[in-house]
Amino acid sequence: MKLYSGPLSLFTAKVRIALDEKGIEHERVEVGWTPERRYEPHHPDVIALNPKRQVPVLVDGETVVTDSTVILEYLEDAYPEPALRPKDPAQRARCRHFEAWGDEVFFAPLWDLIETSVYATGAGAEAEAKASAVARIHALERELDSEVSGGAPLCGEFSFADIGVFVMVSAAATLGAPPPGDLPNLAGWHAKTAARPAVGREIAGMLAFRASLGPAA
Ligand SMILES: N[C@@H](CCC(=O)N[C@@H](CS)C(=O)NCC(=O)O)C(=O)O
Repeated sequence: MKLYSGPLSLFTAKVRIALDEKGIEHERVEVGWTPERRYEPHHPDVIALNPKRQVPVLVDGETVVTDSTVILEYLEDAYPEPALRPKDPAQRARCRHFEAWGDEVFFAPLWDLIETSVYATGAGAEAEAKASAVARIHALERELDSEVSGGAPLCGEFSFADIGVFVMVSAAATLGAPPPGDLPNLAGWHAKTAARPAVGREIAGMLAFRASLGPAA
């Protein structure tokens, strides 16, 4: 199995953690990324394999799977143990809901934070845009706090919903927007998720890559 991976790609991070949780051996191909040129030039294999030219891309024998959400579902179907998706239909629906919530709802203001910090240009309205992004992130974290009562996993057992949402919440924290201090459920959930060895290895890998870029990154 081969994973085309972006070093700071949050969507790839979800897949890296899932592969590690499942103990699936694979070759990782890091595509190039710099703050200046982002993913340009795109890796030739990624161009060939994904019409969207995006990572992650998973190649498992003859099977090519693109998009982190589809890859996570594929891994559950093809490599079901240990499971990262609940069996109960209602919990499974909730798991899929929150995994999508991370990608589509939380990621929207997070992307604005990334644009105004990682890719900052110093333009006039940037500070206001950044403050707005942080406020929207905090509002979503308040919603999330009520979904992880007592720090419990999002859908009964630890699942790819926890992985996906954790990756996004952690990225915001790394970029200077940690969750508000008065959200004990979220703090407990975050600490428990971060304590998983596979999650810890992913955090360490991302931090090491950021450090390799120098103090400006
Ligand atoms: N919905 C996709 C989003 C993937 C995505 O946005 N990948 C980014 C890196 S995080 C990418 O490869 N961007 C390359 C580009 O836009 O040129 C997923 O979940 O995999």
